[in-house]
Amino acid sequence: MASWIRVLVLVACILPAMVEGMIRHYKFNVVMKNTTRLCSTKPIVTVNGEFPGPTVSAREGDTVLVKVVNHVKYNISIHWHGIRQLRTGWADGPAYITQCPIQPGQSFVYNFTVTGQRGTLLWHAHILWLRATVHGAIVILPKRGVPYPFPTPHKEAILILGEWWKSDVEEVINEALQSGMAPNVSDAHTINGHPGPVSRCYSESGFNIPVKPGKTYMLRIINAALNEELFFKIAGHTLTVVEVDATYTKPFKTDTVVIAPGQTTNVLLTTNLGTGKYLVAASPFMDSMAIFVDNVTATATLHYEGTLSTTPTTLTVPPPRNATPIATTFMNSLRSLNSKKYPAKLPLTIDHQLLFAIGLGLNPCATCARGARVVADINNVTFVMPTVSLLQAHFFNIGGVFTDDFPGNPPIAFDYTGTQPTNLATMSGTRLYRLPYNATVQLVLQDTGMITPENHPIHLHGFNFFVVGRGVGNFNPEKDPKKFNLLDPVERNTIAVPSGGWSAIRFRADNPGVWFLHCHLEVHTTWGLKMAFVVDNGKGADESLLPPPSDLPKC
Ligand SMILES: *[C@@H]1O[C@H](CO)[C@@H](O)[C@H](O)[C@H]1NC(C)=O
Ligand SMILES: *[C@@H]1O[C@H](CO)[C@@H](O)[C@H](O)[C@H]1NC(C)=O
Ligand SMILES: *[C@@H]1O[C@H](CO)[C@@H](O)[C@H](O)[C@H]1NC(C)=O
Ligand SMILES: *[C@@H]1O[C@H](CO)[C@@H](O)[C@H](O)[C@H]1NC(C)=O
Ligand SMILES: *[C@@H]1O[C@H](CO)[C@@H](O)[C@H](O)[C@H]1NC(C)=O
Ligand SMILES: *[C@@H]1O[C@H](CO)[C@@H](O)[C@H](O)[C@H]1NC(C)=O
Ligand SMILES: *[C@@H]1O[C@H](CO)[C@@H](O)[C@H](O)[C@H]1NC(C)=O
Ligand SMILES: [Cu+2]
Repeated sequence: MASWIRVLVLVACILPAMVEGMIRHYKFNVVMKNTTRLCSTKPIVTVNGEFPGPTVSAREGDTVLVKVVNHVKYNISIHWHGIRQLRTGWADGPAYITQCPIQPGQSFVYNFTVTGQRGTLLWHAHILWLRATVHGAIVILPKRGVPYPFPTPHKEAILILGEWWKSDVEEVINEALQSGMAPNVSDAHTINGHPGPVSRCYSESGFNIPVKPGKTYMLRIINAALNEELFFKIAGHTLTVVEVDATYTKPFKTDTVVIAPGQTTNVLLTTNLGTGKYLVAASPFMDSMAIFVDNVTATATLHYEGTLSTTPTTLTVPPPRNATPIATTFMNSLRSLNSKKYPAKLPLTIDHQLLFAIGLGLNPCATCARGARVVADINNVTFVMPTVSLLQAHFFNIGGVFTDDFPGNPPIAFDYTGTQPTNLATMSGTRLYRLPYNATVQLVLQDTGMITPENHPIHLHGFNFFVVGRGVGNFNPEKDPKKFNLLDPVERNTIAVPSGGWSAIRFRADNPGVWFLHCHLEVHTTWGLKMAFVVDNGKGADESLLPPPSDLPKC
């Protein structure tokens, strides 16, 4: 009898939460904060004075309300990276794409519901280079009473990987834009804001992760770096990958995680060594020869309970920065869980076959150091930011802001990864690609050797996509599709297109609005490696973009 009552009470408690989500309120005060990280005392832009910023936690189905108040001299906007924003594109956040920025002294309430997603994502500033210090984790728990599809971990920890400049990041990018050349690389990588004891600054001890022996922990790893893909390792321990970009994967074991800016990876860590201290290392992955990277490894410590602090730390050797095979093996191991409960809803028929050639270019610039400016492009279009938001222009039918003639294929086909054309010039434009509601898209992202081949982490807003294939060299439309994984391709929101190679993704345009697609290396976005899809409303009741909130910032 007693147990029956308990069951009934439990059901009564669970049901409302499952039917209707809770409302989660957050207040983000954007403020300057003095820091002493890496022997630098410069003030940085932060949320609530925290670096990394506060974690936004919700359960699947919850509505999140974040009031952002801008107390700094910069314009600001915040992007909820990977949140689908079904019909609520106004809350997506990229400045001049879905909203005008929140100007100094102003505020805006981001209002969105987390639908059909659970796992780790990140939020970050989506204007200028402010995301270097304005970022944090988004943790989406499954609905109440719904377990993970793997044994429940003893505890969870968030590990945010970042990049640190001793100088003001806005000065770094402004200096580069004036000279037309590449910006200075960062001075250190960080783990939860700490570089660890790097040679140029001894006062730093690094982030500490306390653990008990014989338990399983879940680490929510986030790459919030601006311009660098990273390797992540823990000395003496194997990691089991269970989720990427808030979608479950088939579990697989690895000793190295490869993670690009904008990506998230959940791993299980079993503390089976009993005692000791073990180095946690985040180091750059860059397999392009001509590109300089910050090669300083960030370190933290996994510290077993009861281990003396004088115990020497067991070290690990980070992979060489050009360890392409490690990255390839990792990428090829990723598979969506594709279970009955979490099916891979992969489009099998394709309405729009697109090929986007992505890379760098060089345009004349009279005031630049070498008479030319490095730019970046998709299909030879260097994207020009508008001065009012594209979503507003779309919703209110404001003419003259954008055109919808973005080329679905490179205007001139060439040997993308072979000898580069002599003419490295690009054209400029604010051009979008229009999709009807519910259209299916296959997009092949093809790296080019213009200036240099390079690995580009491409992020799509508003959708998850399935990664059906990847390869080196030029995509072959006859042969390569035969090798596509149409069974259990990994589902994510950011894909690292291999250096001198291609990745093929598929998605269904079931979210009306304007959705940014761009390289998540901030330097490439700044240079113009970006475009947007405009997805029309459908005919059904729940298939149109909602009207904008009344406090939407004005330009
Ligand atoms: C940072 O430190 C400087 C110099 O000590 C001080 O003038 C300034 O008010 C501080 N700023 C903040 C935001 O604390
Ligand atoms: C959030 O948006 C929903 C509609 O999507 C609306 O009903 C609700 O009133 C909004 N809440 C706030 C605080 O603006
Ligand atoms: C960039 O690096 C150069 C060379 O080290 C240095 O002179 C310059 O001050 C740096 N720029 C910024 C904004 O830190
Ligand atoms: C890091 O880069 C600097 C400058 O490019 C170089 O002098 C140094 O040897 C590199 N260190 C490692 C560990 O690769
Ligand atoms: C890109 O556009 C520029 C400017 O119109 C042109 O000169 C160049 O040949 C084009 N390159 C490619 C590869 O399409
Ligand atoms: C979307 O298209 C698929 C076929 O590709 C169809 O089965 C489905 O009913 C469509 N959904 C809507 C909402 O139109
Ligand atoms: C901030 O945004 C507004 C609206 O787009 C713009 O007019 C203004 O120039 C921006 N301010 C700065 C400092 O960039
Ligand atoms: Cu890029």
